[in-house]
Amino acid sequence: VEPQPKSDFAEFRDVFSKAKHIAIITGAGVSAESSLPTFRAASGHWRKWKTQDLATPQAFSRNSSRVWEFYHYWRELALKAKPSAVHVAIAECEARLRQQGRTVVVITQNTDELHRQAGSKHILEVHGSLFRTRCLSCGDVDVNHHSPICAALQGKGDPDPNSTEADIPVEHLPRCDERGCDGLLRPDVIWFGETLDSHVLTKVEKELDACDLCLLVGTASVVFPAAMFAPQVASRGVPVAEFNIRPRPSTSRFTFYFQGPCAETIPIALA
Ligand code: BJW
Repeated sequence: VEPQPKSDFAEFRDVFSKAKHIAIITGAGVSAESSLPTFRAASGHWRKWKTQDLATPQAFSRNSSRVWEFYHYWRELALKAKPSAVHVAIAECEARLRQQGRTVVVITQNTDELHRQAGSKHILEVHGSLFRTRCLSCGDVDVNHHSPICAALQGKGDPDPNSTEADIPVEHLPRCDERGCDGLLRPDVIWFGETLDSHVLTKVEKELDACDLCLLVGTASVVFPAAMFAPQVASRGVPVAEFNIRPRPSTSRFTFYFQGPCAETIPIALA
């Protein structure tokens, strides 16, 4: 009989108090606490499409206007969002442990920059950021928090399935402002079928190898390779603690499982 994950905060806090290098892997459930929709819930649909229909290079080359409308919608939501109690507890934990010579790294699949806003310093954004653009012509990557990102997207991106498509001509979509370039910009996020940034992945591997405690918070763990990060740590015999509103098949492989909204469980665990 497989041992069941434990749900005892006192036991977790005993392990936590001894850990020197803590890796915290986060997903959309953390940002759900900031009222951002998750990807795989019904609320994660935009018009009649799922993320898998829009977050691909093929979708962007077929219909850049539609994909930009989708990302414009996300950027505007994320710009208005405030870090939740979970983001704050994680950032405070990092600052507190740093005083004691201990480290915390946030390995996030989220692209909304809310960990950064909450004050986390050591962050690896494995799926990129909604607030960076990449030029398809010259490859230039830029930070961009403009609202709207271009005039033509003003007021567009309504998620209602009955709303009309903006059909913005490509020359009015976000363009590169590097001298003489004017190439089409795309969001600097990782789409399905694209490889993760190898520099970021190398850093993730180092952190996963070095950590002596891993927290897995608010992710469905269905998107690869991120879905393998926590199981990889567990297979080294290092404790993994999962925080999610519902258990998933791999939950049974972990040392701890705390069921419920992570805004309730994480502040207790990291207090
Ligand atoms: C709460 C809560 C609360 C709610 N409190 N909890 C190997 C096997 C099978 C497939 C593949 C494979 N290797 C590659 C693939 C293909 C693909 C893939 O994994 N597909 C799967 C769907 C099967 N992977 C890729 O394409 C990746 N690239 C790659 O592997 O390259 C190599 C390669 C190329 C070609 C062929 C083969 C290999 C790239 C994946 C990039 C994903 N990008 C996205 C979009 C980013 C841009 C954007 O932000 O728009 O990233 S997809 C989307 O999913 C987004 C998220 O970061 C990611 C993960 O979602 P997450 O965070 O788990 O969210 P949800 O909504 O799914 O779950 C929320 C969870 O929170 C739930 O569990 C809730 O219960 C919980 N929750 N409220 C606590 N309050």
